[in-house]
Amino acid sequence: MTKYQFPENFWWGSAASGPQTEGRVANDGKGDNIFDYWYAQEPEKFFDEVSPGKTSQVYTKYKEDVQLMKQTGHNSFRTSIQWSRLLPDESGEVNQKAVDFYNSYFDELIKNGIEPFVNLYHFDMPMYLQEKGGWLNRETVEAYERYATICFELFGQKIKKWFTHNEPIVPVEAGYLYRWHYPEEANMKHAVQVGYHEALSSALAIKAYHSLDLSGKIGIILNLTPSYPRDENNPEDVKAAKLADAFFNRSFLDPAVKGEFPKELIEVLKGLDLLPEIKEGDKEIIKENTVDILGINYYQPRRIKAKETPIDKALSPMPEDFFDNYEMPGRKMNPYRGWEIYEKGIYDILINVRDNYGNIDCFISENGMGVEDEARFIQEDGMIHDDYRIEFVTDHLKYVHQAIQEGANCLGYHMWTCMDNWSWTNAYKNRYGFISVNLAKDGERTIKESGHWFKQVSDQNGFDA
Ligand code: BGP
Repeated sequence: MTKYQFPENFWWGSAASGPQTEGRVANDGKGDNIFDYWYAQEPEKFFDEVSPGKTSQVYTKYKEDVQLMKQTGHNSFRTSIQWSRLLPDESGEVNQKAVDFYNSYFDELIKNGIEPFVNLYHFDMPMYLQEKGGWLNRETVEAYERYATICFELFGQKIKKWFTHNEPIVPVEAGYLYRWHYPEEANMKHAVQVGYHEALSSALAIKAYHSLDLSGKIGIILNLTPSYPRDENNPEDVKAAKLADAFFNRSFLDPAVKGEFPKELIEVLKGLDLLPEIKEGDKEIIKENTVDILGINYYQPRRIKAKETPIDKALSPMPEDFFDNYEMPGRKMNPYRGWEIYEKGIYDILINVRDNYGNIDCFISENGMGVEDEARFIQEDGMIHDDYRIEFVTDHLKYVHQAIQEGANCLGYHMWTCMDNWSWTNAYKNRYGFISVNLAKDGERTIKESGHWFKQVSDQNGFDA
């Protein structure tokens, strides 16, 4: 048995987002975001046709939920403000019901000893902005800056940890490269412009936050996928893996922490004539307004090999013109979600941040295991016995612990997610929570075995294994 003891005041908790949990009730004044709109057009694109309005209904159940968070050992919890709830239409008028809701939700958390971490953008573009191009349109950057400033002014006294974006690469990939999310484009020029505007908007929000002289910290949350070459001794594989890393990780990590985009990425985009439109003064804004703290979401690595398959001219240009994904034989998979499980990836990321990103304050802001049809693991006691999730989290935490021992500046661990929630087109297909939600019984909550286990870990600030 080894004792895994974590540093004092380590953040134990979980993450969620407004659009995935709040739900909608009549007359709450929320405007539509792209998912509300898309669902209304094409409900069949969502698993079991469950709508983004039918989430875990935190909007009405948050008091009960905060008690469950306490029972599962949370000392901190991340959610996001919904832009389309706070500013429901083009008039720019603030929805007072949204202000009241967020105030009382955050107060409830604080009162119960759970620090709220608040993120501003979690894939949920208000429809009135999407109609004018969303992140493609520079005006959205300005609108976002206003939205961020309003949030800081409204809630900046009580919220001490802010994040500008969650996984900004996802709107790029899902909306503009691979057609997973609305507006379902495959257009690399658009993808680059969208990513650039997100990175710029993040710097502008950081600038606004710091100018208000509030006492908290502001950062960004990035999903990092360490890219491993098929063969470390094959320079072509190594080069391909480095490019994949530049496209999917450093594209946001470098500007966020170092204030500049990776040279390798700029060169490739220049070669393809795909550089984004940049205005005078932007570079300085990005350079001068880097993050105070970095949130790291880790689910799976990338395995990369040099390009072997022909470039698909019908789709090109695409990042995949430069490398192939490699299905490494024998890799461990999450059989339910189809993602590779590679625990050491979390250590490699933390060591990379220690060595190459100034050992900035960071934490694991998401990590977790999605399981399809999880209700089959309910036992006679009515509880889901998710020992696979306990094992998953334990194995990752061991590597987080090792990285901290070796000097990584990791301040906490948040699992995705607190209670099973609605997830984009997958809706309730993959369950991730410490707490289950029974949709057939008005969202009835039951703590899973992993939730009880996590409480012990949090109480002891570690575990024996
Ligand atoms: C992360 C997102 C979350 C959540 C999670 C699980 O990338 O930040 O919002 O969706 O992934 O994803 P899925 O439900 O698709 O398995």
